[in-house]
Amino acid sequence: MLTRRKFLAAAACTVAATRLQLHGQSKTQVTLSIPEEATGPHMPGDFVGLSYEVQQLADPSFFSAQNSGLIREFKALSRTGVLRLGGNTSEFAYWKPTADSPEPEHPQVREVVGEPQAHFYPVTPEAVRNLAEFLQATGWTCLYGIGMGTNTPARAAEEAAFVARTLGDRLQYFQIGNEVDLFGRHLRDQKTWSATTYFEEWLTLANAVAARVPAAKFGLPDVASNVSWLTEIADQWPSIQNPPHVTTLTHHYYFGGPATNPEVNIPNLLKPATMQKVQNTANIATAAAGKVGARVRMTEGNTCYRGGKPGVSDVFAAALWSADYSLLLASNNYSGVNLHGGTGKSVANSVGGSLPGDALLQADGATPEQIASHPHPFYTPIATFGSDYMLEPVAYGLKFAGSFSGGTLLKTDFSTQLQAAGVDATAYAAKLPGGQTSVIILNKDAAADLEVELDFGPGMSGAVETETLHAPALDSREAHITTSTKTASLRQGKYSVTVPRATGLRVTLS
Ligand code: BDP
Repeated sequence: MLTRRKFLAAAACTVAATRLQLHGQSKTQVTLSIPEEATGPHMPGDFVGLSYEVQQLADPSFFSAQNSGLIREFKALSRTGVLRLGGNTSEFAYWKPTADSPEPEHPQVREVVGEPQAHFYPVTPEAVRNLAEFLQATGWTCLYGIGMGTNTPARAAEEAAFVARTLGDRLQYFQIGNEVDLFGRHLRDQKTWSATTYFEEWLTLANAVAARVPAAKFGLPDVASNVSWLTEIADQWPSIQNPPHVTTLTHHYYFGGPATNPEVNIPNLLKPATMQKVQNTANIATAAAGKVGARVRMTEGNTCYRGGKPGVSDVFAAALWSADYSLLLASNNYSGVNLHGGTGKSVANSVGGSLPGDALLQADGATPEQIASHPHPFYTPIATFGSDYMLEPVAYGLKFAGSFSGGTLLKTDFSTQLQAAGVDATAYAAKLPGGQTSVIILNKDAAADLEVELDFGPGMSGAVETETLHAPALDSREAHITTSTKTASLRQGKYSVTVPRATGLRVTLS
């Protein structure tokens, strides 16, 4: 129903959405009318997440209570995040319960040029015990990846039993298999591999785990991109007798790749059509999840696959992308987002041994020092430099979006309004757990500043706080979140603010 307030807002938008050309600079004016009721999805408190290769566990000191630099950055990103362990390397891990347990046979593997090499490595009880302490120290929980490609039900169950016992309530659920829609390329027979054969195999493994760990929960199918597998699984779901307890349907997402692909560039990353594709995927995934009574989580993704692209994945544009991407998924009722990263070595191993981004820099004549100054992998949210760690721009975007965690989204068509006004910007609003109304406007436009009048409604008053996600330019290798302590009052329920080009702004009415 078009209420009077909405009608007035729509009319105001048509009139006010003007693009001014001042001294060669572009400025767009838009009025956004904030709905009073929060009728959108609840954004869970643990929406924010990271994804790491299981191979990261091969060094038990990485996820450990001793790794204080990494703990500091996890906490800086979120106090209640979710660490997902998976990736291509999860298929080549094997559980090694004791020091003298032999390496098992790996019968299903075949080498394929261009696919990650089968490089097997053990996961030990020490690594899992340290992981438990790391999670305790950070306040995070875990989605634990067990391999499917080269595993057996007995080994999967043994590993799961130890992990469940050791992680306790820090374990949210098990994921079995990574990017199973791509197994036809290297781990299974392409002629017979399908959502159906996958699901049968998955049920065998998950039932073996559930028999040993009756409280076990699961997420599936963790496809690389083929979300129609979620639909196929959801359609088969009612025919399964006593199915394992599945809480989450999962898929991955990379905007594009690899680094050598010229289409992976800042304008393409930020243009509205990119988010339209995200929306199309979300429509399919959430419909499937609805059929099985689960929510969707994007458990592994980033700007550019095969380790990211220098100048795109590690710059401020990636911050605006991750903020927008995360909030779009939140407004589609996703339970969370896990951006992929880790150490250069673990991700290089996951993609066949080296990062295409390094070859690109070398071809461009970069010196070894210049190459080493980039984060490795290029997309990682938390970079490792020697023994230190730091949040990268892409993590700042996720953190910025994460400020809505625990809140309930307001249903709006702000992004449509902004784009209709001719500016590449999006906006989202939420009622925060403390009752405040908060609006995030992401001006991804490289040229146009945006003047927004936020109409909170005639009866609304209170103090306004702003927080800015900013950097000198879209291609700056930095990002900042600055909170303004300055408080302003509303005039007749309205607040006007400028969102400069290539900037994110959060306005909170308390
Ligand atoms: C995904 C894999 C992950 C890789 C990533 C990449 O699951 O292991 O690190 O792509 O290509 O497909 O960067």
